[in-house]
Parts: sequence; C-alpha cells; structure tokens
Amino acid sequence: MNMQNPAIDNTLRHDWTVDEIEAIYCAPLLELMGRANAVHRARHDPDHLQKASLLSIKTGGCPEDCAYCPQSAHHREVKIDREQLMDPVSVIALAERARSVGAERFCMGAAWRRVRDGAAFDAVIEMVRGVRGLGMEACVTLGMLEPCHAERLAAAGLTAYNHNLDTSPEFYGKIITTRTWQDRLDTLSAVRRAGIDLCCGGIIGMGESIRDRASMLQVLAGFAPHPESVPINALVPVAGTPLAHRDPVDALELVRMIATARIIMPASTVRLSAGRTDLSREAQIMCLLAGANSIFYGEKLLTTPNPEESSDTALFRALARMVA
Ligand code: SAM
Ligand code: DTB
Ligand code: SF4
Repeated sequence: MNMQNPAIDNTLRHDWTVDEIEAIYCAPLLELMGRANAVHRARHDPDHLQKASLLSIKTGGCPEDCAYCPQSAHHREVKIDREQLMDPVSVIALAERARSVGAERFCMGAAWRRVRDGAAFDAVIEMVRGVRGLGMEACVTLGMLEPCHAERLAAAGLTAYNHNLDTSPEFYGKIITTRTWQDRLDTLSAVRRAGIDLCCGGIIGMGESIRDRASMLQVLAGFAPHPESVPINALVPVAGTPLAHRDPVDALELVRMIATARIIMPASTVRLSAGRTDLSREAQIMCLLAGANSIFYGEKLLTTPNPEESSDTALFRALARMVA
C-alpha cells in the first residue's frame, strides 16, 4: 500500500477486507501514525479528549466463562468481592461526582449474562434516567438483551450500549464458550434497532494473531453505520483467570491497533480503555496521536485499577498548552 502521499481519505467504508486492514496494521509505524493522525484531525477536534467514568453497579458471580474476566464465576481462584446491584441514588451521586471532575460520560457495568425484566432492570432504568438528568452521556453494559429491553433503555434516554466483540470470530471460541458469536451479533442488532449508539470493540493481548485483530476490526467496520464508540482494551491479566500469565501487551501494538481502528472507522470515538496503568505517559500520548480520543478516568475500571488521579493530572498537564 502506498502511504507515501496519503491524500487523507476519511470516507466511511464498510467493505474493508481483512488483507487491507492487516496491511494498514503492519505498515511502517510512523507512516501508520501519520495517516491515522491525519484522518483523526479531518474528523475530530484533536484537542478534545473525552473523559468517561466507569462504575461496576453489580460485581462478580457472572455465569459466563470469558477467559479474561475476573467477574466470571467459572474462575474460582479470583479474589473478588461479589456485590449486589447498587441502589440508583448512590449511583447517581457517584455520576455527579464524576461530572464535577470532568467526566462527560458515565458508564455502568453489571456482571450479568443477560438482561431480565424485574426490579433489577427497573433500577438500571432509573440509573440511566438519573445520569441523563445530570446532562451526562449514559452507557451501560449488561450482557445480552432482547429488543424489548433495548427499547426500554432507549426510552430512558440511554446514549450507548457497550457490548464488545472482544476478538475475531475465528479466535472467539478460545475465549468464551458459554455464548456464541451469533448471540453477540443479535444483541448488537437489538441495540441498533432501538436507536441506541453502539459501543463495541475488543481486547488485544489474549494470544490472538495480528490476523485475528484485523479480522475483528473488519467485523466492526462492516457494521453500517460504524459503532459510534470503539473501546480498545489491552488485556489486564488478573490472577486466577485463565489468561493470568499472558505476556503484557507491547505498547506499540496498542498504538497500531488504535491507529488502524481510527483509519478504518474515521468518525467513531476510539477509546483507549483497559491497560493504561502499564503505559507510560508518552505511550499514552502516542495512542492519542494515533487517533484515540477518549479514556476512562478515575482510579478503578470495573474491578481492576486505572491510573490514579495524580498521574492523569500529569498526563493532562503534559497535553495542555505550555505556560512559558
Ligand atoms: N457482562 C457484560 C458483557 O460482557 O457484555 C459487561 C461487562 S464486561 C466486563 C465489558 C468488557 O470489558 C468486556 O467485553 C471486555 O472487553 C472488557 N474486559 C473485561 N475484563 C477485562 C480484562 N481483564 N482486560 C481487558 N478488558 C477486559
Ligand atoms: C470496555 O470495553 N472496557 C471497559 C468497559 N468496556 C466496560 C471495561 C474494562 C474492564 C477491565 C477489567 C475490570 O476492571 O474488571
Ligand atoms: Fe460476565 Fe461480561 Fe465478565 Fe463475560 S465479560 S464474565 S459476560 S461480566
């Protein structure tokens, strides 16, 4: 592929081939970053980094067997405190606190296999209404859902639903056996049909090949419209999970993954998600140059640590205009 003189092509395409995507991913790093940055600047304000805040509203005891996840009940050696569903008043108070330190989006995760009608789902609906009432974007991730649940969430004002592909269709069976690839697609289409934005991405560092990464990105870019939000997670290896001993992700692999996502999905928000604690300030800035325009802000993701406020403050200071 000739990237010597990239006339910035930021048209929205849904017909990328895996070969094309793999060639982009494998391009010389500086060319790849330059192209991704040009696409980013053509479509987004390069100075705007969206801060999203994450909260686990129901933790642990999940019946699914996702190999990476500390919340799966299948991984009995994981040390995790299971917690029941939080009450909406406390959740909304935490959202308000997140807003006061600059979060624009509040994301709530429940370790459920699927959504069911009942008091718990009613409480989530109340949380969504409360967060929207604060003027923040609201995102939830609750596992699989049916069209009727998606419609109720839409009526409550939900901005986006997070449901990741996690990996390629080819590698998927090595990571999750308790629900199928098709189950994932069905949930995503219910979300879309209800008019809710899709937040859909995946994880690198689970033992997948570069071809798998390109293949996952092809499925994402094949959705029409593209997912509005694409979280790219680096595996956080958690003791007691089957992936506890995976080698850490090379920061430059994450840069390549983000740059490729940015090039093939020019208009989407690309989120530098799990894995930031292992990245230097400079590596994170490379991810932002490569097209990431959102991070999770706050000291915890769902159950694992995220950078402390002080190191994020240092990151924001480094990004800001210098005072001479
Ligand atoms: N149960 C819901 C589901 O699977 O849709 C929602 C919660 S789940 C924790 C949300 C996403 O977090 C997963 O799809 C996965 O991509 C990411 N995730 C979970 N554990 C992770 C880990 N240890 N490292 C990196 N990403 C992780
Ligand atoms: C996503 O793709 N990453 C976030 C969000 N969606 C919900 C979650 C990351 C979780 C990391 C492991 C944990 O803290 O439990
Ligand atoms: Fe359950 Fe979601 Fe974790 Fe899978 S990723 S075990 S579905 S909480």
